[in-house]
Amino acid sequence: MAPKPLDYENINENVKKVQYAVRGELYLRASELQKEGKKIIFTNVGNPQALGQKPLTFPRQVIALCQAPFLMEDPNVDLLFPADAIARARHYIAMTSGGLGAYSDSRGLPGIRKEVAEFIERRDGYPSDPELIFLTDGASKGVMQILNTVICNENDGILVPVPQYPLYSATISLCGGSLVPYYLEESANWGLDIGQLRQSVWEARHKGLTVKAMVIINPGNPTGQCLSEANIKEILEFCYIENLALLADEVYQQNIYQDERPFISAKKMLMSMGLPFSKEVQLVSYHTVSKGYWGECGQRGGYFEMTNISPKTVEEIYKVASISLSPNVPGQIFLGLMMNPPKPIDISYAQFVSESKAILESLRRRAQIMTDGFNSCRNVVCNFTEGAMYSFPQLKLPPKAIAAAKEAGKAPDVFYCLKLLEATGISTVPGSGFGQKAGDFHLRTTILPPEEEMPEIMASFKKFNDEFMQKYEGYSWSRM
Ligand code: DCS
Repeated sequence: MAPKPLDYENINENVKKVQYAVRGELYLRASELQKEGKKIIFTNVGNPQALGQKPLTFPRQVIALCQAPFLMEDPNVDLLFPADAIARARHYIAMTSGGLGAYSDSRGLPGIRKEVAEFIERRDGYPSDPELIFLTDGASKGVMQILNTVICNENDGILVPVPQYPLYSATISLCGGSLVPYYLEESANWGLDIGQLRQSVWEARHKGLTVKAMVIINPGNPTGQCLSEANIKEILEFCYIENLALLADEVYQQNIYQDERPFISAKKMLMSMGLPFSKEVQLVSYHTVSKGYWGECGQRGGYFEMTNISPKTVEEIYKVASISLSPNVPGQIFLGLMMNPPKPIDISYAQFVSESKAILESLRRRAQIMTDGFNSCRNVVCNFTEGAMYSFPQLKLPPKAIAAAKEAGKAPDVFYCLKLLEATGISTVPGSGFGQKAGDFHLRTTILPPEEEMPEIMASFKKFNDEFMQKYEGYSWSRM
């Protein structure tokens, strides 16, 4: 029989090359163990509501009414829903052409793009044009659209921080481009060093690559650092000098757990730098409803804003977006609500603020509990999670542990994480899934388990870790 087109040997090599550790070997093993009845703590994905975070009330009320508009005809609707939620549902339904069951424009509903632009203007103090904002099914889709537009062939390089969120490495592989790593400095709290960046570009060009774009993730995933104002400015100057488009992944902009470096958007910094930068540097900025205190990952709402991108390119991006017809409309409404939350004069304001504050304050405490917990463990060092949703401790694995991993046919950090999973049910992602310096080992966990369970989880981690380290240091040979 002749081989068939969808037989493994015949499918796209770029598809085979893709790696995505967040749902990789560890996740699969955890799912198996769960089926066998073991209690698993899924800290591998930044998926707050899967770990018990309650959705904010107001957006769910609005979306319920948008999905079931007949409820608004019910004489008792005022008893069930606050007046501002009803008004807001009418506001969004009026924006659609036939409710939530109708496709929207492929860039998203114009009314919501306007709400996004107004949010950006309030946040940054500079104008934003709704025509340059596209709504997407989560930020991931927007990243894919832009990388697909930038990358022409394998000679096109994209600068990506290492460690990085594997959406970038995976999409660059899928589009057939080349990832150009720039290493974040762990000993400087995962800081970004411009000298390092210059070196990476120089090396890539030396290999014949055209470096076209640079990705920043601020606050960082998996590294949790927040970029300083000075650092963002240096990056934009660098992009200007080197003629790079900047992709600013700012999905964690609400998740900030320190006061020294508040979030500053790349767009704001670029505009504040004035000419020639503000008119020259090409920038695409991303945001989502999946993160922050919303955590509405399953709703798939996001946007990207383009700055200094020519109208002809915007047209092409629009054309390609049109192939998928429409981003999902309920996701767009979640985004509209996030961009335009209840105001102090609204009935739902007090509840909305108290719910969101409670989530953020708890995340801040959890970030501290996790960092302290990891730093109390044998051979583990961990930078403080300044922002985002992850802790990324370094594991100083003894040579005997590395040898045992080799014998088991596993990368050392995968070996460690599998043992951790079997012993404690804690499902993490090995550092190799994000990239790390050769010879360094890490794991990533989210800071999302419920706060009241945190001490027990950290105690169970510590017990496992300290026994593991002792065993392979050779001090104690007790079986684990
Ligand atoms: N960008 C970054 C830096 C992310 O961490 C994520 C999701 C996304 C974009 C995509 O988000 P949406 O498509 O949902 O808007 N983070 C994944 C992670 O590391 N764990 O869970 C999801």
